[in-house]
Amino acid sequence: MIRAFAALDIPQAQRMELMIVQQGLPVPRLVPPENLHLTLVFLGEIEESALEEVHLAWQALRMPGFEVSLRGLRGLGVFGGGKPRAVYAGAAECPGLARLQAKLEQAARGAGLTLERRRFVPHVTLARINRPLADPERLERHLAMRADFAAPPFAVDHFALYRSDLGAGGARYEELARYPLGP
Ligand code: 2AM
Repeated sequence: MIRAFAALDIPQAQRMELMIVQQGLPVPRLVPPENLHLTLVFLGEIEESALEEVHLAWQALRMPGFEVSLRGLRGLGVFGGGKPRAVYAGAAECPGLARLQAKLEQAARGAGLTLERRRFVPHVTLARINRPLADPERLERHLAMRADFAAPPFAVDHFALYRSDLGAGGARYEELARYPLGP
């Protein structure tokens, strides 16, 4: 079985902006810079043969590229409300991204996978919070001060399939395939 997902990698300039935001976040564990990504579809733990089917379906897709801005109305936010689970940087409204995500999900279902039905909220997770914070309001205050965060927009000309291995030291991601987006 392979734990896999599709995501956009983050170009170096935007990655650096996100790393600056990560500095000083009052949370115990940050996502390491090389693991920062924008998830499109989480496939879960699947058989290698099922992954091959999804890969073929994604390879056959023809989709145009687009631009993504990591910001949005709230820019930075927390999933989980009063019980924070993760800190993220959101992406601005982007029809190209929404279309790509919907196509990937549709193609994965067409290849026989059962996926979670979650609304797509495009984001890059900056920190995962796996135990209650001593002072969640401190985090809220910290993020409120950076509410105007915006990284320069970047052109998306491909997406990628990743394998995820969960270890004691955190997740390790390996790129398995890369899919170009056309003009
Ligand atoms: P997240 O960044 O919001 O946590 C690899 O695990 C990626 O798949 C993560 O970026 C994670 O999103 C996303 N993902 C979506 N659903 C998931 C799930 N049920 N379990 C683990 N990761 C999930």
